[in-house]
Amino acid sequence: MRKNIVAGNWKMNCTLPEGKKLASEVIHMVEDEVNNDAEVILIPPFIHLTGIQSLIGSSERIFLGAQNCHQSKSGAYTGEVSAAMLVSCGATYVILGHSERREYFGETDELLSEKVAFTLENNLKPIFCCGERLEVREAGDHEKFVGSQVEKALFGLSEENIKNVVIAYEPVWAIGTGKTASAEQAQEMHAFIRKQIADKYSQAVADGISILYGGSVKPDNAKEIFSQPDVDGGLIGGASLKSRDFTNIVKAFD
Ligand code: G2H
Repeated sequence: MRKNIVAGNWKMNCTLPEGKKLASEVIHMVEDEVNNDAEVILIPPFIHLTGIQSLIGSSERIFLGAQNCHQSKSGAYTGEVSAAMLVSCGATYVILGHSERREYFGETDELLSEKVAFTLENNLKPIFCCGERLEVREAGDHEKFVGSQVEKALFGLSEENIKNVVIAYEPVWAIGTGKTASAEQAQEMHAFIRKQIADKYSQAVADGISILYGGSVKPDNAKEIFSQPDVDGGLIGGASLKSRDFTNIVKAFD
């Protein structure tokens, strides 16, 4: 069956010493205290990847991820980073299509479909983010909107490739706002996405894909959200910057 995953998206936070301190605290606490088999992913800024990977070492449960990558193999793209570069620094995962990338850097579903396909060709697993803005939810169009994001970015993939995608549902209105989707709202959307995948591919493929919830997950709401049948963990922003809070979120699966 599918994996439970707790991923810490540090966003643009932490100097290298701060990041190393945070990562080593998390690594020790997770190894010492966690009594479940959820996979943990640390997702620092690009520039810290190598430093954090040297702390993770060959852990069997803690993995490294990046926050974005370019859709081309290499070339004259000043300031960009390729999938192969990320893999060479130890990354197993890459976040694609976070709402902050869509909003501030103009990333579209069409571009994301290229990025998703290219990362998979380079043995990097995408954590594909989707989610609606508040006005879309209030208009009752949230399933249609998220369904379209998933279809445009992912449904060109072969069955073999989509099995290596992790999906993160992150309602934009819940990101960094302190507002969290209710456990029922999260479950409803996750079940919708899983059914969409089952209809396009097969129930077996859909049952194997981890769908994470993201948006103001904290130690005190993680257990309820993660206990929903179609919620397979979380993509954690603010709370991933505090080692105790992040570890306690991983412990929500105990
Ligand atoms: C959503 C989430 C992590 P936060 O962006 O991707 O951040 O937990 O701070 O809402």
